[in-house]
Formats: sequence, structure tokens, C-alpha cells
Amino acid sequence: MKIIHTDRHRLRASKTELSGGELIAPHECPERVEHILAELRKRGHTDIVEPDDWGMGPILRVHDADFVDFLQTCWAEWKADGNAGEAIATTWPSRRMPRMKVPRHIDGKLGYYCLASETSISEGTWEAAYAAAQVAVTGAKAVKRGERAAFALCRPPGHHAAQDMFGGYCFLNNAAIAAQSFRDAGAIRVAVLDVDFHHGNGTQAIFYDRDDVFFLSIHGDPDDAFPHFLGGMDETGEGRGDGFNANYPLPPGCPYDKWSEALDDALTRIMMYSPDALVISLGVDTFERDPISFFKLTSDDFTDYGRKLGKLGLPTLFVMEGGYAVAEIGVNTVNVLEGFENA
Ligand code: FKS
Ligand code: ZN
Repeated sequence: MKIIHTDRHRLRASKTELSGGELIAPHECPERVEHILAELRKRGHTDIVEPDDWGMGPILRVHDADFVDFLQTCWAEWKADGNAGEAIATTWPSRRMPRMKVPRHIDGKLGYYCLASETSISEGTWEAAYAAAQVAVTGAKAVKRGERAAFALCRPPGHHAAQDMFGGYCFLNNAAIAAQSFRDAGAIRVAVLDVDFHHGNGTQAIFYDRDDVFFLSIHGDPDDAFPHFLGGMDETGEGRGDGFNANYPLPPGCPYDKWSEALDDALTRIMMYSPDALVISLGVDTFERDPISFFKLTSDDFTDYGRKLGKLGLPTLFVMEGGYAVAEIGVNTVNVLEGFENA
């Protein structure tokens, strides 16, 4: 399988994640990708290429220009404001103060564009997010040109990022940018299946009123799990998009047999939709020993569901999302890809 990777992901090396009331070393760290790469090489996957630079065009097909401008300038503005640490949002346009105007001050801008405060913006964040988006577009182009499948080894991840919101470790929505690239390259229908432990709220928001991109997500019930405020079963799309959004929220402790029942239902619906391309938001934080999640998949289960994905026979782009059991992230990720290839 063709793999797209750049070491520019290392430019995203934030020092802090707000967790449990403390600033900890981020779960979403550069070592994640290094482990995946090492496992890929060890198991003979050497077709690893650099992304091409497609510019801002594919990003602006999904994200609002003012939001992208904010991501590009946030760090400089934060430093210019005299702050010692990394940029963290502390105030929001919440329910009883819905003044939906972008404030002038960087604190106001951060709150306007941020959906969750664990994620700090640090030096190099924009450059890494831009590179990850290029990795995703390069993957989509490779599949559009006829590769059966490709793996966009994106970092930072993307599925929580909406048109104009960052958070949950995400800045630009790599999977959504890839799906839109497929559309713009002539695909009529695209399905995005999100198997990360967390609901892909950003991808859902981006395509919610559209019938040309079908979004499906299997995730921890938002009653119990981040991002808490989207991902219910009753969210089925709106307008033309009604019927083209499907959520499978699952409870704490969920084992593979229950998880794979949801997957089977999702796969049936995808085949009924008959997409020209499939984008998989691949998070391996469904793993039983993931430090921030509560599903119970074993390493072998990843191979099993990779096989199910491969059996669909669709042109497929894998886009890396989460997974925080760093020692096992490589095995679990490559298991999905090899299950797919050996289907
Ligand atoms: C727990 C707070 C939850 C945020 C979790 C973010 C998960 C990110 C991810 C992605 F794929 F985007 F990386 N903190 N007390 O895994 O969904
Ligand atoms: Zn996740």
C-alpha cells in the first residue's frame, strides 16, 4: 500500500495538554508517528512517499478563510501579547453570551475558534497541520489515479476540526479535505467512515447538510466520552443531507463483538450508498489499553476489521487520527492495513 508521510509533523510538538487540571506532556506527540513508521518498515511496507504541495486551495474548500488565517497567525499574536506559555483558550461564546463576532484580542479569538481547551497552539502548529493536510490530499490523488488504497500518515489528526473550529488535538480536518478532494477530482459520492474511538464531530459538521459525502462514525457514547456535545444516534443529517449521517455511539467497556456489529451495519449502509471512494478516519484508540479511551479491542481485532474493510473492494484512503497506547500504536495500525490488503 502506498504510504504518504513527511517529517514536518514534528513541527507540532506542543509542550502542554490541559488534563485533570494539570498541564501534562501531550498524548498526541511526535513519537506516535515514529512508532507507526518503524512498524511499517519492519513489516516490509517501504512504498513511503513525500506529499506534494497542493497549496491552500484544498484546505479552503473545507475550512473558512478567517479560521485558517487565525491558525496561521495565532502563535505570533499570542507571543506579541506577552504570554510565557502556549496558547490555550479560556473563555467561550457559551449559551448565555452568544455574541458571534470575532473579537480583536487573541484571547477572544482563541475562544471563538476553539472547541476544547486541552489543545494548546504552539510554535510550528500551523506548519505541521498544513503538511498533514497535504499528506491527505496527496493520498486522495493517488487513489483517484488508480491506487487500490493508500495510507495518509497524517499528524496532527483532524476529525474534531470543523469549518471554523480547532480542538481535540485537531486543527485542519485531513479526512474532510481528502473527501472533498475526491469530489473535486470527479468522484460523485464519497463515504467517510470514522473508526477512531472519539466521535468525528468536525467531519460530521462539515458534511451534515450534504448528500454527496456520507459520514458514519463508531465511537464512545458522547454521554460518557469526548467531545460530549455531538455524536448521538439521532443525528442523521439535515436538508439534502438527511439520511447521509450515521452515528453508532457505544458504551464504556464495549468489546469487539459489539463494536463489529456496529461496523457491519455501517458497511452495509456504505455499500448501499455505492460510493466512488471511501475515506477511513483511522484512530486506533479503540485499543483495550488506550490510556484515554474505553473500548476493548485487541491487536488481533484490528486485523479482523481491516479485513472487513478490504472485502468492500472500494478505492480506499486511510487517514491517521488518534491512538495513544504509543508502544502498540504501530502494531495496531499496521494490523488494520495488512488485514485490508489480505482480505
Ligand atoms: C479526557 C479529555 C479528552 C481530548 C481527547 C481528544 C481525542 C483526539 C482524537 C484524535 F483522533 F483527534 F486525535 N481529551 N478527560 O483521538 O479523537
Ligand atoms: Zn480519538
